[in-house]
Amino acid sequence: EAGSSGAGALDEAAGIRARILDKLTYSVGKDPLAASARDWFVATALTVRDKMVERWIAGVNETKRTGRKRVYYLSLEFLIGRLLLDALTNMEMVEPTRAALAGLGVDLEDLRDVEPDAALGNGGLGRLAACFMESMATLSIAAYGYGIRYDHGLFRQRIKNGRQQEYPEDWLSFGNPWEFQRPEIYYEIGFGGRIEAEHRQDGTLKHTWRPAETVEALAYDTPIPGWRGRQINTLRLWSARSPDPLRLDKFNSGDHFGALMDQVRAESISKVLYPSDSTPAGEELRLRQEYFFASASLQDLVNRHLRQNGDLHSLPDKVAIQLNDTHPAIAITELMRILVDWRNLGWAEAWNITRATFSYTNHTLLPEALETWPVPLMERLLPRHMQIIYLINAIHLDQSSKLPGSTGERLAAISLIEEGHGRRVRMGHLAFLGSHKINGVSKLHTDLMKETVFRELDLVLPGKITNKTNGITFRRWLKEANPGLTALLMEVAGDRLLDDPMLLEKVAHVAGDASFQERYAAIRLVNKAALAKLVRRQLGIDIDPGALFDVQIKRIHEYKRQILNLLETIAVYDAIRAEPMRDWIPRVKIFAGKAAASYTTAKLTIQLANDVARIVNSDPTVRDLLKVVFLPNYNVSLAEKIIPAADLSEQISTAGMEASGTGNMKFALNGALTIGTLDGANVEIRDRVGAENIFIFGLTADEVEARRRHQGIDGREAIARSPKLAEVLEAVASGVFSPEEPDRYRGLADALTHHDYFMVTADFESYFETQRAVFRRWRDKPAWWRSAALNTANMGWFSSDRTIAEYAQDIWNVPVRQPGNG
Ligand code: DL6
Repeated sequence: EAGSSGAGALDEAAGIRARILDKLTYSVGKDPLAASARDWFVATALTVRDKMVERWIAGVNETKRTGRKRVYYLSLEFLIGRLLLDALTNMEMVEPTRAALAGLGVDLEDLRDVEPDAALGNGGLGRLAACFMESMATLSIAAYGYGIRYDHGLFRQRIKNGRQQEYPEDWLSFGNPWEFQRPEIYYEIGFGGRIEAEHRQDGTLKHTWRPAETVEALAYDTPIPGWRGRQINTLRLWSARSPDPLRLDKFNSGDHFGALMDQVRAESISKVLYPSDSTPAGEELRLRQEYFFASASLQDLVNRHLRQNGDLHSLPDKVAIQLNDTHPAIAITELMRILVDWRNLGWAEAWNITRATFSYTNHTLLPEALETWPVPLMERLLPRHMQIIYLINAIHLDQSSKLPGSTGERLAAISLIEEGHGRRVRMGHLAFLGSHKINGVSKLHTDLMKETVFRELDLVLPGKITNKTNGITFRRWLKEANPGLTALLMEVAGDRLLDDPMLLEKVAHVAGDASFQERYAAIRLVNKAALAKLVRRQLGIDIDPGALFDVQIKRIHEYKRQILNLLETIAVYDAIRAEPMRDWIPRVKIFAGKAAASYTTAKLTIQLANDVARIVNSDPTVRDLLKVVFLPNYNVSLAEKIIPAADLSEQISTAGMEASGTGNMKFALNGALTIGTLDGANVEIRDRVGAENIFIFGLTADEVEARRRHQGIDGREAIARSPKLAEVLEAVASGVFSPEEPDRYRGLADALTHHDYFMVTADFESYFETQRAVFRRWRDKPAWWRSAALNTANMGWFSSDRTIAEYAQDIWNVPVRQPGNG
């Protein structure tokens, strides 16, 4: 770090120390002697925030002055995690701040732990948005993130008697030192009501929406520094409130609760991340969230554009809007409403501007995750937007019907309205039509998108689909999570490694060196010992850092197949019990992940993992040969501790179902070997690290599809061919792992036997055998560490800086500046 040695460093630390004390006294209002770790954390956060603010303001002014194009990343989720170390790292202040705090008798590591995790996202999509924010700042793109400031992020998970329980998460309960409330920046968001139409002088109709209800969106800004702090961007999150905080007339008439009703109704919009949409009320709330945030963001960016440019014709030259999945897709109709109803542009012109401005990222092909809204709900809640959708659709269908090969079937497939059971608006189709580019998040996913969900749309509107394989920020997922490994890698690849991740390739030259391997392995061992300590503290289970740490951490979902991993665990458990004295490889199976509150099978999977852990860990025959742990409350911070300690990374989804994965990249970068299917970005990871350094098994996406079509999803044949699997399923079904409730898993075993949509039984033998190949490699330590180092060496391409540079060039048309340059 600049100035981190000698007198300069001492001065810097002394300056930071004085500023932290100043913040503690005058902003936190505490005496150093009485200050808690949380007080010191706030004082330190405010100190680094001050440092960011100057450059932040300068950057905003520079963008205004040069009139350069801005990128707006609209996402209902930002899974940012903790920010203290991230901000210090990117501002290159870690060491002087550590020294400053040490001089005050405070350990920086203790402060890291008291910061709550900002969990404003569910999983991959939200974490990707957070990595992208950091990379956009790193590449000096003038970018804004827009989202919702949820009072409560993703639920806190506790495991009680082996079962998941959900509790509200409370990240804001002690305030948030990173953000700035902007009381002067708020917008009115309408819902319901009616449309008035009047004739303009030119004969066209002018529509005016008269909403029945209005909510206000209030802005909160968080500065997001890029690597080396050259550019600081803004994450603007909206909080909902009622224009009338209190109905005083009602209050004074004695109706104290009624007086607050409007406020409660308004605030419910930004109350929780992803409210359950399994009830009509929940479904409506989710749509209200989407429109609330899309409208506030559009009004805000349109205002900014008008202030600077006067009119909206130049919007596509100055603004790129990226839709992170379909959740913000209603913004397309909102822009049309602003252009046509408010700014009086003609329809065709407005549509051209809209399409040239928007682009859309698809993150899943799972039918249940492809958003559609009931037409009656849309008509009631957003009547003008529904009219706009009808008009977009009418023109689209009319134009498409004139194309060669047009059939009624095709028109039904490309229509914005799904006509099946109740009419519904297809948000993916709306996003497709309203964007100039649509991207998938891995090569395989993009290919499948073209063959499945968007097959017909791609035929009538060809050339819009493009691939942008995901990436991860190496600042958080290498430097901050694994400082020991980063230091070693910098010795080999140079200290510009985080400016140019492709420098990692230099590591390949030393991957076979015994001395390098020794240091690489020693770093892993330290990380494993730290994780073992955490496991001991949280679960009271002793695990041996010398064992193979085999890790699957991610959302719990049938397609991700935690069940497959558990079945293999049980098969090995059976084998150890049958031959306890064989030369087994000690292994720790580590699981973590949350299940959606209403997803019964996923919750049962968590229970099975905990039940298996209980039985296996307490079986004296097994000793330390096999341990199973389920770490509760998986979040970004926990991932940062587990990933650098992993030997084996489980990426075992049913091929064709995981759009990309990003956890797979984090593990491989940190040198875990992957056991995985040819799914999502695993395919590209294999291509880069080399087939001999990754363990691929199972059916391919094409084979899964063909098997479902020709053989169906009955698992019996696969089970009949695998006595091992039959035995494992029988044990699960008969209650070996749930003696207190022997039938607990019978339904689960039956489902795998008769309705194995996710191909667990079909892939079991291949997975089991591949795990044995992992064991063989583990026994050959030089080969293992060579493979590990080659994984690290070849992961440079998966930096989110590369991904963002591709978006900038192919989709947004904005220049980038590499962090190390000028
Ligand atoms: O693109 C980020 C991430 C992918 O890596 C995962 O494969 C994919 O499952 C995930 N999708 C979601 C939710 N999908 N929707 N909607 O998180 O996106």
